[in-house]
Amino acid sequence: MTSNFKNRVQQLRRAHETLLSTKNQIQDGGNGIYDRYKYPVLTAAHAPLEWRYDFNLQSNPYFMERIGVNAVFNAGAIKFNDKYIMVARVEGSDRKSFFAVAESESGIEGFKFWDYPIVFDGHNDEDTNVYDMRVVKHEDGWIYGLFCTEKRDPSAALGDQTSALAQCGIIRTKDLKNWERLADLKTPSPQQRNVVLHPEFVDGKYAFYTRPQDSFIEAGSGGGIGFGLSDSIENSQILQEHILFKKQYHTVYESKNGQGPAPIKTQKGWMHLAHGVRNTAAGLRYVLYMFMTDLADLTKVIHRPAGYFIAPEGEERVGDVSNVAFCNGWIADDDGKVFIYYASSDTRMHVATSSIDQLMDYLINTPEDGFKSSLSVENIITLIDNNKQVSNI
Ligand code: M1P
Repeated sequence: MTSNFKNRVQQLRRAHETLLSTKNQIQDGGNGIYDRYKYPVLTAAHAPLEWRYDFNLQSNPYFMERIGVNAVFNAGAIKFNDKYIMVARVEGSDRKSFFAVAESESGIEGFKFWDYPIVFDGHNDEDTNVYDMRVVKHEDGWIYGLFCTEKRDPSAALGDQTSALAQCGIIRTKDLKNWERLADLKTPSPQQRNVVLHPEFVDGKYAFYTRPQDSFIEAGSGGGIGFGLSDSIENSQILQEHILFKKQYHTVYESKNGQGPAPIKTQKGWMHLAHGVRNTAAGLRYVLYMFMTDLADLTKVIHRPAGYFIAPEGEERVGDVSNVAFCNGWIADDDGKVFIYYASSDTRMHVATSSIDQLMDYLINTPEDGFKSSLSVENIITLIDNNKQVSNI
């Protein structure tokens, strides 16, 4: 028994260390906008063995897994103490999500979870589930984590165990270890998900990107990416939401959309990454798209490339909720390199790398959606005609 126990411990330790030390590689054949990588950067298998196994021979003679981790996905991201940090959504086999910090030296490999998951003071007793944290370094000096807090809809019929209420929870920290819970955001909408804090004050107020919705799954008559201001962050309240990017017929954001991470400031505007959803015979398909807003007027979209920026590809298409690409974390380094941390199919985390220059070029020079097939063809014909004039190919 002792030798079996020891063998299993050693085997699992070796496999875990091998996983954590695997070098990543850029995938060949990129599109020039960003590079994808061969291996996911954070998965359920990255969860420390100490979270899952009882290492005591007496109480766990078979060295059985006691607590299962089902998935690691939808991570917020931030550069902190020169480390690339993801604040991941870890989902147990019991379906409950929680947050945990993983760090890496390079940003593309070697992500390792800290010893303990995040615990926050004043945990709202009403949270049944918490997920999808957007981590933002605000100019007020705090690092904020905005996340979705979900509970059963108290007005649901007795037998209905799926109707839920989603709202935006807020925590803040200075060290990513000690977190303080603030009051949940209040807005005019009955439900909120994908709420993101803008990193700067706007007219001396805290600015939020929101996603009003009528019901838990459907955006309904609401939807779109909203924008609103609050005087306070401790007791935040948005009285008026302005929709800056609405859902639209026959686009990749036809059914719903939502702000991804907080936007990145560039000389030409605020760079946004968002997700768009459309319904298909095979279920909902989530892709990522980009747009840019005006530096002076944050509600004015000044560039909106047509179509998706990242869609799930190959193995990314398969997982717990298949056909999903979702992103709530990216990091822009001082040298202009950008690390985009995206999840595939509600199961695992990947990285794509690009640069501010490349993303600006993409945003400014990709033709916009004309919302009609004939106008998409016009864009292609213009490109073909222009290419006939060039002699360098
Ligand atoms: O399953 C896909 C995603 O669905 C929700 O996103 P949205 O609110 O835009 O529909 C979220 O539950 C998200 O966590 C999940 O990845």
